[in-house]
Amino acid sequence: MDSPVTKATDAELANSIRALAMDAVEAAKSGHPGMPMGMAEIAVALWRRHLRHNPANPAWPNRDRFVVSNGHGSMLLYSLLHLTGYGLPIEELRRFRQLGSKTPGHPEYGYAPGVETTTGPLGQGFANAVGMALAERLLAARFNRPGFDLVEHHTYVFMGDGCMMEGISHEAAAFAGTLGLGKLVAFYDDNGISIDSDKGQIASWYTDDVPKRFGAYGWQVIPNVDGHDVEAVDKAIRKAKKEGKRGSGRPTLICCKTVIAKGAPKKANTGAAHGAALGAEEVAATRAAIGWPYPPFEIPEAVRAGWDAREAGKKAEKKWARLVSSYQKQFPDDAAEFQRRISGKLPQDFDSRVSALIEEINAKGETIPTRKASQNVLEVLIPLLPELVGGSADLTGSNLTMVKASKPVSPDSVSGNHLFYGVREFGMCAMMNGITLHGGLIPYGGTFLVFSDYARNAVRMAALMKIRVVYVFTHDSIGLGEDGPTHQPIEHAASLRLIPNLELWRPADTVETAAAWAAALRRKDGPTALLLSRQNVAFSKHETPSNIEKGGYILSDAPEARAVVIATGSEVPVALEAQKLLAGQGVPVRVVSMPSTSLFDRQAADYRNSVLPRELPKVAVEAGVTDYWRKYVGLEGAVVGIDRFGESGPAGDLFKHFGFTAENVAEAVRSLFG
Ligand SMILES: Cc1ncc(C[n+]2csc(CCOP(=O)(O)OP(=O)(O)O)c2C)c(N)n1
Ligand SMILES: [Mg+2]
Repeated sequence: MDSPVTKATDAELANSIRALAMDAVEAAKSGHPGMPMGMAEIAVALWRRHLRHNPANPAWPNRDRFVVSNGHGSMLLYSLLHLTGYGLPIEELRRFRQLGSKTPGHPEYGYAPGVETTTGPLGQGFANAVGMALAERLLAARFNRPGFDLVEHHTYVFMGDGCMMEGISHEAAAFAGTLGLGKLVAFYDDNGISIDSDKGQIASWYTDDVPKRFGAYGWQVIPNVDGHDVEAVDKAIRKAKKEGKRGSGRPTLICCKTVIAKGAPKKANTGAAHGAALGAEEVAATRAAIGWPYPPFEIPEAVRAGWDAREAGKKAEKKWARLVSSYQKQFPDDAAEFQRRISGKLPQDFDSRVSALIEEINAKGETIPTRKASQNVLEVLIPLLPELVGGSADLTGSNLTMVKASKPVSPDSVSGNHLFYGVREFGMCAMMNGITLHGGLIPYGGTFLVFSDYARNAVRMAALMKIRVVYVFTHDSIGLGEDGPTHQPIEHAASLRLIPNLELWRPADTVETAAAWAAALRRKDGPTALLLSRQNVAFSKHETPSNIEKGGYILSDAPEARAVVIATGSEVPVALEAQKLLAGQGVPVRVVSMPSTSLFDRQAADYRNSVLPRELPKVAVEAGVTDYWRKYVGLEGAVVGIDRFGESGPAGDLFKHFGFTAENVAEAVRSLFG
């Protein structure tokens, strides 16, 4: 006879995930039951036997990180969070995919507690996990002391065939292998199925030798693990952890052979199970086949007890808290700094130091490229903010992301504050997301603005997740010159401005560049792109530098102005010259510098109208596509821009050729008066 103390078997624990996944998808009439049903035993091995976490505190800094890169398997994650005791009640699973629920179709950061990152765009979760594992290593190098492993956790990531096929898996895996991120453990759901496949047809488009591929990246690969054998997976995890204990251990890939929708009599091992409800008949048949007699969303007590991780989690965090308090006694300054870093707060004197810096820069009045101005700002900010971790996708000397206080991270010493990401723009940006999500660090990374396209979806994900990341996008226009149209951004500023919650700055000089950096670092709820020039930009004296914080402001006014010229970045000096020309011709105009349109748009209407009065005609000047500026100048205004690709040539010649001259801007203003 069953007694209440009967322990649930691993098979029952796995089947509880199967049941929740198929029932939630059935209730929503959409979703992906196949992956959770196929990875259920792997989840049992990891979550029951290894994962160190505390459901009561999803923000415990030293928890293991767990990422579902094949995010369509969201019901696997929601089931695990619910069953182990996170604040995700069964009602939320019943409302899977419904408006206002904590259980959206794909895991979204900030919705259900315990979701470490937003996944769904395949491959990116894996790169996020690499960033998290890297953050762990960097923080451990900074804060751990003999006998005090303050930062010491694993990062586990599930990934499918789709993640493997995506190019970003190469970028991130190669980087993780090179740096020897031994506490990173990836599980490959090798089921031979992706959307276009039914039975085994995946071989028509995907025949990679994954173990060899990861072996070549420098990973420890554990091939041919039966993904439905909890003991076999457990053994592989133990081997992975052993490797991670070595100082410069290899990251581990556990290749798990699985059957998609395992347990479903007709739909197991079919593409049909990937992304659609199984249907009432098949769900009933599955229940019978796996021996799960319980109604939908009902979990027997023994199974609940088997999953419950609250006690173990509480103990694990308490143990760590004791470690922290003795660390505090021995290393009070480091302990305080650790707490500050984890809280994401800037140092107390940040504002005063930045104000002093801006004053100093304004007094100096240097005419230099804004990328150089950015480096000068970093020279001051990096010693002040040890949480900054910079880097570049193999353009360090062009992006000017490195300063005197930068210490490069290398395979021999995974410590420091500057990363050579290699030519991996997408990987870099997705890894930066992981670094921020881990906590304790603020990443910034550089590449040419034109290659932001390569990284774009990771930028979008940072904006969607509302996380602080800073992009140093240099060579921001045709002004980069001789490298020609392949390297000259045209549509990039405008198209990046279309990403909600991405703050974009195109500063015009040294002072605006400093203000942009300060705003980017203060901003905790989203990423910022800094668009910086390769070429010199003339300095403009700032009477009230704090105006810059409004995103757009009157840089140079004229009594009884008859028009407004709006400009950004390297075109601001052109606008100021045009103002002089026009003054000589008896046409007074106001010049507005608008380094950040999104910030300007959020100002009160009174302020916006005072800068851009309705009654005055307007001309915008920016070395990029013109359409974006219509929202400021209207159909009756004019835009001096460039609606075609650039040309190879010296910057000065190109500016003249494409009409970014005072004469042409003046002509555009005069044209408004007929
Ligand atoms: C970047 C990206 N491209 C396309 C998709 C759409 N998509 C979702 S799952 C999937 C195939 C997944 O195959 P696999 O990872 O093997 O998942 P399985 O069916 O085995 O669960 C595709 C193409 C996506 N989510 N992200
Ligand atoms: Mg698959």
